Amino acid sequence: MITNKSVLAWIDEMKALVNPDNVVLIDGSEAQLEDLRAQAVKSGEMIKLNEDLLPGCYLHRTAVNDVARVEGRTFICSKKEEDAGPTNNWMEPTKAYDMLFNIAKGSYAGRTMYIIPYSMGPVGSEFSKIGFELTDSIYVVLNMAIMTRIGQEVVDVLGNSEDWIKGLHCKCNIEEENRYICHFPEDNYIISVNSGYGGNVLLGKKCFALRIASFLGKNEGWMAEHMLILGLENPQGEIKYIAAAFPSACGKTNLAMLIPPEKYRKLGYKVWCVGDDIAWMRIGSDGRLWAVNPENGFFGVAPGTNENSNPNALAATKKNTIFTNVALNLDDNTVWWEGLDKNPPKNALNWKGEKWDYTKYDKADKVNTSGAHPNSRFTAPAVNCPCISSEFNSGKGVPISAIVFGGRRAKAAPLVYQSRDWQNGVFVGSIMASETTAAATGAVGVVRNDPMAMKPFCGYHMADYFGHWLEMGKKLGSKAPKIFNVNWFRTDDEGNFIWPGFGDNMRVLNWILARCEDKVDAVETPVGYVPKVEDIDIEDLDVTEDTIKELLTIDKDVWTAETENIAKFYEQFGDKLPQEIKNEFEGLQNRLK
Ligand code: GTP
Ligand code: SPV
Ligand code: MN
Repeated sequence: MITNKSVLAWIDEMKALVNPDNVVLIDGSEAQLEDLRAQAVKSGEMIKLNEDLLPGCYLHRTAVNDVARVEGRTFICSKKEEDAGPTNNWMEPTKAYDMLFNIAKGSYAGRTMYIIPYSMGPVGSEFSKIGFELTDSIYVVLNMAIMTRIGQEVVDVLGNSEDWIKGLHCKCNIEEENRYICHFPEDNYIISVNSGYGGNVLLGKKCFALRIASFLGKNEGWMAEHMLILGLENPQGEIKYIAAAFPSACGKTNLAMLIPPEKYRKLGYKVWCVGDDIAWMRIGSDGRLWAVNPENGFFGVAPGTNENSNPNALAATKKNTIFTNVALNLDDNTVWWEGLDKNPPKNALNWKGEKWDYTKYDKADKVNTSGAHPNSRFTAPAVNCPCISSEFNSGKGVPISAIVFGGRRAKAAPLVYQSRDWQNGVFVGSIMASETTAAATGAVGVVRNDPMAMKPFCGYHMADYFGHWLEMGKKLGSKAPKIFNVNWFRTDDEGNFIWPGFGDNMRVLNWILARCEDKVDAVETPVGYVPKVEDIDIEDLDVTEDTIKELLTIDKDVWTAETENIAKFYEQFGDKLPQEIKNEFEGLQNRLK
């Protein structure tokens, strides 16, 4: 039951607008969720999978035109256009509200309004934040129940406070041309219409925990980042924490759950997953940077997830998981996706629900010939993950030793380098660029600038965001984490990845932590410090020292061309680009001469 006046008033207003047949408050009870699952199976919204092999698991197919985030239809509706900045789409708030309320008007007729009270971060912890999402989708309710902490306890913790985030989601008729994902940072308001896909509609995730939260963080002195958080335990039992920002579908979930190579496992190394997508970071009373994962589950990329690449993620999907847009094996009522194993099902439906012939698979037309959509996903509870950190539910979070940026770059970026200091590290984050992926609609494989992996998720002016990073560094002083950049995706002339990646990325993490503890030397280059070739352990790998040398090469010509891209990218910020960033850029240019 809700008694909070500000919440009730808003719900009443929304009810009058969308005109639902029924209203259901999601209380978080298993009985209620089970009833919704049954309803969704009955209506065809979800398919119940094999209860013996995949207990509590379901398959959902979104509309064919609605399979990824839509960045072109995502807006920051701040009062002033300048506050959204040149990297965001902007709409004037009154105009946006008018348009959205017009689309939403009457759209719940014949439908039920579900009220989802949810907490980002452990319920009741000091840094957690509360939201209410109204939706007409059971799929959204069931995903939010995995991805966030939901229910009556959230309502109780909020009490009479007015400090909560409004989220209205209306599926409408899933019309692409009327699809809008709008954020009103000054009003703590999110409105999403005409979509039923993940990042567009699970409003606690990218919309709240990044776009709105980044704005709150700037005003309140903390950070909301598109980062995984992992703990690396050494044989002495000491755990050091790393936060890493990679763009969508560039390896966060994989790195967050990595299994160390056998040699390291035998020595006693372990990796613990705190989070795989989002980090909220604050300066603790000890002056260090502490990170919390505000989520409660994983919305992970299915294709490529297998027993070798990410056994922990695979294990997490074996129960109580919702699969979206993967292939359905009709013989045993289980799911399949490209890269799961080498045995595509012979009798199967593809992600669109059509009879699927795996022999017709064509790499050049994945979307139409693959079993699973390239951006198909699993929604799995964090508790399912075999390597979930004991600090997962800690509201205080974990102290961060290193921040790692990384992108998908066939050339240019070396396997790893360390920035010169925090300010230089902010510059390194600001010049991140990466090949686009299927996580958002549009072309795949095109290099674009994606500062700190936040291009699609920063809720305010990107230059002010750089300024906020610099500010945080000043406050952290000597206790600031060290900042690094990695690239697992360098390719040879045939387009094959050179670095083995996945579990072997631990070899790079070890160097990173050794640098944090001043235990290893490095080589200075114009861009930053790279490892000495012999300091990247290649024992048991099918990789030679020459390959490592190549992976660590900073090609001056390639980097000079890179500086031209940076200059072009920075142009849009004009005078707002912080002087410190300009200085860092000049420094790089001079060192490259
Ligand atoms: P989002 O959930 O969209 O934010 O993605 P993410 O950053 O969590 O990416 P994820 O870990 O799901 O990986 C995306 C794709 O990159 C998958 O197809 C992986 O198999 C692939 N991948 C991840 N790590 C590596 C790596 O170290 N090397 C190579 N070559 N591919 C990788
Ligand atoms: C991403 O695209 O970065 C994701 C998936 O994590 S979504 O929730 O759709 O944004
Ligand atoms: Mn992500």
